[in-house]
Amino acid sequence: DTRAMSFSKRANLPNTHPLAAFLLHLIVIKRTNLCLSADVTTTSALLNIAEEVGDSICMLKTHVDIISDFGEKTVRGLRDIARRKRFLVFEDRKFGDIGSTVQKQYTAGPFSIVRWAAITNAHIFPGPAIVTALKAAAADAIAAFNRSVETEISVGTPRPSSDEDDGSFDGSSEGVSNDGDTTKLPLRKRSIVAATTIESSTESTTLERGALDEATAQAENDREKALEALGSPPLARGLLLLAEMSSEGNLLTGAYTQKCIDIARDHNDFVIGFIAQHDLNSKPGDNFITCTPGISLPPPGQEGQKVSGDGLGQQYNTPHKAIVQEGCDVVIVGRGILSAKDRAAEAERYRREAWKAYEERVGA
Ligand code: 6AU
Repeated sequence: DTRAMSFSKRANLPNTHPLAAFLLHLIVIKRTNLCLSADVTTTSALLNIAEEVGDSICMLKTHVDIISDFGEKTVRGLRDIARRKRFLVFEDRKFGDIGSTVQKQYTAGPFSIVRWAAITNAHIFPGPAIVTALKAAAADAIAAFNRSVETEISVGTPRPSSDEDDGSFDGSSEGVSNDGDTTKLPLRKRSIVAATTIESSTESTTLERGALDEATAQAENDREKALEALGSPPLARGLLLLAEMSSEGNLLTGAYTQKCIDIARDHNDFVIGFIAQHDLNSKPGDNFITCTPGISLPPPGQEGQKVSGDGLGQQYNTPHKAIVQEGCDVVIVGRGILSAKDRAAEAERYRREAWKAYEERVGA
């Protein structure tokens, strides 16, 4: 039963996706199961909020199609803050089309999501091919980078020494202006991109599991050391399936939700979890991460008050209800934090509440 299990234990279960394992370790070390929903409309607003609350979150969720000046600066800026403050980037794209179309939406166009977002999400109403198509596109993109590393090794291009000059796979902006085909990048640029990425990915994959566990266990005493031991995120991409929604009258219920679970089980080498309102792990071997939006806290000093909705269909629950009663793992908070006067302090308040609820659930 994953509900009663610590995140560290879940990170080490057999068959845990490397990105999910990384996220679970990160959550434990930073003591945060909070995801910020950075629903802002300019690059500077996005980078400002990431900087302000980065220490309090494990994930930052974007809606890049609402950013009016999205481009190289957005991707590079976000990558740099994510590396420094240690969180994963999740593009809330909600794919929902035939396989061929979603592949292009994932890898090409102005956003080239696959290059900079470790995690994205999809609806399953088009059928399971949406998952296999996105999985294949992610694998292709990663393979293209691996190939360019081999090219670099044989050509002997020196690696850049300054971080300023690099353009890693997860953060590169090159894809923003081309059609997402990495083979079209100039050789040197391509090699640099790949080398940086591969270097950062091997850091964590070559790490001995025992050392990492020890580091995680000691996180309370020495968080910096533990984060260092964790290393960079693996060169992997993960998908969250929308199994349930928070909005009033939504249709993601019953047989639809069950179908979503079936598809996730069939593709647990790519699907790392769900967007859902309660924990959907029910079979032995299920270890999906439940990420839950529609989360809000009453303002400080008005603890008894209930925050119910936004007048546009959104429905809210508290972190405690979502995590303790419903068994959710990561809470996604947007306006609750974004509209606060002191956003860093408010993010901390949500982090504390969500973490306390997790500890209560697992009996820590
Ligand atoms: O905290 P809020 O209400 O300001 O923002 C909630 C965020 C928004 C929604 O697009 C998203 O969460 N969301 C999702 C996601 C994450 O897929 C699903 C859902 O059912 N409800 C929901 O609000 O960015």
